[in-house]
Amino acid sequence: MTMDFLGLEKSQSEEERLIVQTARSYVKSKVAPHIAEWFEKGEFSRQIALDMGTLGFLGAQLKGDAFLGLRARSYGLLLKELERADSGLRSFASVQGGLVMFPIHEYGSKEQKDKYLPKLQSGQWIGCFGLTEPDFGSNPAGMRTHAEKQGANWILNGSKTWITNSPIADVAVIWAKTAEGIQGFLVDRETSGFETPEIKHKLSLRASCTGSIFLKDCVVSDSQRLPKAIGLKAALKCLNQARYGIAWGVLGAAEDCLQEALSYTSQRQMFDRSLSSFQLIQQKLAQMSTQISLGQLLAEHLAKLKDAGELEPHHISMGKQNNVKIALEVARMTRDVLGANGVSLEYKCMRHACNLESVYTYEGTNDVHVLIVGQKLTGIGAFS
Ligand code: TGC
Ligand code: FAD
Repeated sequence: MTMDFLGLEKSQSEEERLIVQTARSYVKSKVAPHIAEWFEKGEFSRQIALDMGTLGFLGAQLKGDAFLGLRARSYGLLLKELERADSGLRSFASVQGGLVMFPIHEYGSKEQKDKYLPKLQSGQWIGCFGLTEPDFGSNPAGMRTHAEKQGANWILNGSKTWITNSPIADVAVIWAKTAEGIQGFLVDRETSGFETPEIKHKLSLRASCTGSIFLKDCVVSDSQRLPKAIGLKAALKCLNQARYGIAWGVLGAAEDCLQEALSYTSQRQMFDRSLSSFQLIQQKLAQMSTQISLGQLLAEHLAKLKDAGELEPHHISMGKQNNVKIALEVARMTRDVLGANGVSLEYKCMRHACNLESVYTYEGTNDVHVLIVGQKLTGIGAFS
């Protein structure tokens, strides 16, 4: 049963088909059989990082000899296949490639690139991205974390929260206020005063690891400062990478739900008929398929803009906001048509729905992205 209602797959290039096949077969053999158990236990398997590194999935969008340098559609398709398995898997690839490797690649010195990128690309090292603070989520400009220059060193103090992979990260990209504005620093795990406790009791993204970061008089040398990452804009530019990937990725979770809804309703008998023969059920299935198809068209267009160098932040906001919203609606509708079975981890829709609640909030909340689009339309910023 194809999820490709509009026949968009027919236009895939050889490269795109290869990426989809590679990711799909990896996910099917190594992730799908275990994901419900990882979710239930709240575990992230470090082997995933190594597998993704071996397959070239980490930083696959980066340009340069050492990287796959995937075009925008291929990169989107890759993330879609990962999120078909679980949003936590796509989150891992987004953070490592878009929020850790990208800033080092874009803003780092040669020494920083040589030191970090090969290890991060192979998955031997894990990175995290510390922007959000307890009192500054949607408004990172207000951050309190600060870095003070002392001779050839910087002293970092402050805290970050809700940071993907912080408890297992070998290096953290930390955004901190300095006398010259917000700047990015690379803080290694063994730095004294660097603590990363796990955030427990999450009901979402349970197969992904999340924590806080506490920085108490952390001393890092000036060589650990990203020399070209100046101002909040530098951090927001990293988010563009990850948000673009989310606009594609969540369609994988949505398609996985629709597939489950179609399969379940065709087999389930009620009132002596298959559920899929009832008009109300067909209406829900048609709505899901229509929303996914529209989301896919939007993602395809974002890819074209990206490759043409014409993709702007407000385009990405529309894609992230719309596609996460529709993916969440599809997951909830699937949950509905599965009846009681829909709330069980034996099926996939509730896990996807729980995950997508986080995706709705992180990388800029749904409201923040609505306001970015509103600002573009009206010329009036409604944030504060
Ligand atoms: P504002 O004055 O609008 O902007 C400051 C400067 O930045 C420029 N800019 C951007 N540049 C590149 N890309 C973008 N997306 C940009 N957005 C803004 C802007 O042009 C300006 O440049 P300049 O030259 O004038 O200085 O800044 P603001 O403080 O008013 O904030 C705007 C707002 C609210 C949109 C921004 O703060 C925002 O996006 N807030 C949301 C925060 C957010 O998304 N946090 C995400 C944290 S990381 C995360 O969630 C990872 S999830 C991990 C996982 O996948 O597991
Ligand atoms: P708030 O900003 O307090 O927002 C609360 C509500 O108020 C939302 O509905 C929001 O839309 C609304 N709101 C806020 N401002 C306005 C406004 N001006 N107008 C109207 N409504 C408004 N951060 C990182 O830096 N790195 C990570 O790796 C990372 N990983 C994460 C992983 C998970 C699982 C989660 C859940 C979050 C992660 N985050 C990460 C944090 C995430 O980016 C923030 O949660 C997000 O930016 C929102 O911030 P907040 O939670 O403080 O919500």
